Amino acid sequence: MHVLFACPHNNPADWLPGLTAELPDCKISVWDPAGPPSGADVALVWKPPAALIEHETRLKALFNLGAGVDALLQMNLPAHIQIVRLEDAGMAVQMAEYALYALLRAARGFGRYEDDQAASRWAPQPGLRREQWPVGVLGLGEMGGRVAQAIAAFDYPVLGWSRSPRTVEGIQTYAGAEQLPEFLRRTRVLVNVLPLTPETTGLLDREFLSQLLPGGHLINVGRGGHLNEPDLLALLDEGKIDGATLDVFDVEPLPAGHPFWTHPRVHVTPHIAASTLRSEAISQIAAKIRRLARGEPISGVVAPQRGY
Ligand code: NDP
Ligand code: OXD
Repeated sequence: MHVLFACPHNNPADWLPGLTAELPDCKISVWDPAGPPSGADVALVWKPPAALIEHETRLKALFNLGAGVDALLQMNLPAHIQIVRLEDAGMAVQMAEYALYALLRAARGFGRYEDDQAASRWAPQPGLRREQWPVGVLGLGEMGGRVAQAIAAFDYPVLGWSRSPRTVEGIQTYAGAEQLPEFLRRTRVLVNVLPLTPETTGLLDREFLSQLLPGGHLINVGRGGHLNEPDLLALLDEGKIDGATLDVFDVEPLPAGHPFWTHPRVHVTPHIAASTLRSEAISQIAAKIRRLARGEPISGVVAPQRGY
């Protein structure tokens, strides 16, 4: 098996030693767009340029160095190339941590205490009643399932929504378009951990967000393309949504002068909710490459027609 490292934004020197150690029987090389095609069978990629596919015509599989494969699917790859995504690989616990942080900051009013300290103001708020802060998690996969369970462990009421029916202990689950209105009607804090697909693009718009309980808060860690940004700004300004914690944006990096940077009720982070961890990613991908080399099936293969 010939494995190509084709991530122009990552330093190959950080990745090659680990890959070589895990895959001693494989040839491992770094993509050189200016050189002749390498003839590699599989490549490790993150948002690769289209030139990779035109250049490396023998590739049969792309191993994505992330969970979300929207950028790869938008490339309309030839049908014979499999896309394999990272499955958790140490990201789900980070996602749970982030969602919990954003929830606690909103529900416990920690953002307000930061403002109070800046003004040397001692202003304790009344104690929290968790039943007033039901949390709805959009997407119950690797990330969403872990998020839902982490929040439930803190005794918040938790609801979850997925495409197909799911059972998650301690979570009230909903599935499909039919059950969505009920899910939204019972949700105050909405955590979006969906993949970006044709079905989910633009889902978080005025009509959708207006169905949340009063005092709603949006935590978006899925993709910027899920959210209608002008609709959210309007709902915040009309007082129909209380606040938002946003990690992903339509345009990244978030452009200078974007209203989210300075909005008093928007908390911005730079797409760091769950970072790819190198050694975990290498171990998972290498284990799958070894299976492929033995002709065995692997998990995490993306279904292009489904979009994730
Ligand atoms: P999974 O594929 O494991 O889970 C996806 C979940 O979304 C599943 O529960 C699936 O339903 C549900 N879903 C998909 N389409 C729909 C739909 N149309 N309606 C309702 N539910 C739907 O993905 P992961 O949990 O691993 O990752 C989710 C996303 O998180 C990634 O695609 C990426 O965009 C984002 N992400 C963001 C990061 C960040 O740092 N901000 C880091 C990592 C990921 P079903 O269970 O029925 O299949
Ligand atoms: C991912 C991401 O999809 O980092 O893994 O956003």
